[in-house]
Amino acid sequence: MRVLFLNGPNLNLLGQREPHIYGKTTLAEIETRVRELAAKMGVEIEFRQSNCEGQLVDWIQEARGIFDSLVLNAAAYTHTSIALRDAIASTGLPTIEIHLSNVHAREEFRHRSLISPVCRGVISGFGVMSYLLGLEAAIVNAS
Ligand code: CA2
Repeated sequence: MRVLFLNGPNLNLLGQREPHIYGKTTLAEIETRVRELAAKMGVEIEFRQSNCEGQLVDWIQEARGIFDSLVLNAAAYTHTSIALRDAIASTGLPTIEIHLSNVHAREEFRHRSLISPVCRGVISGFGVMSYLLGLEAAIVNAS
């Protein structure tokens, strides 16, 4: 079984800026934690980040037939991107939306997600644990 983790804009800055919101853990450290859990569960993962909406769309399109499930922290594109929503819907892969922070406890513009309606479920507010829970959800919901 193969799970693709995709990370959206600015998540490459994790651990370097705004630690009061996003914590001190870097994206590379999150990847290590996800890889450790995936190895225990016998799952292969791929972990990517891009600041570009089009790159994320390409990766989602290409995932079909290669991966069984998608775990997506679309970052700010969560709240703006019809392109990502359409890509998730068209790929047909079970997709888990995740967020480090509890988006509903933050600014109002973060309360709306354009991608939630085409995802299997949403995990938000558990920091690094959101990624680990995302992996478990992906395994349970794999195609
Ligand atoms: O809580 C999350 O995981 C978010 O997806 C993070 C996004 C935000 O736009 C979403 O509303 C919720 C922001 C990611 C930016 O990450 C940074 C990390 C360090 C410094 C600055 C930004």
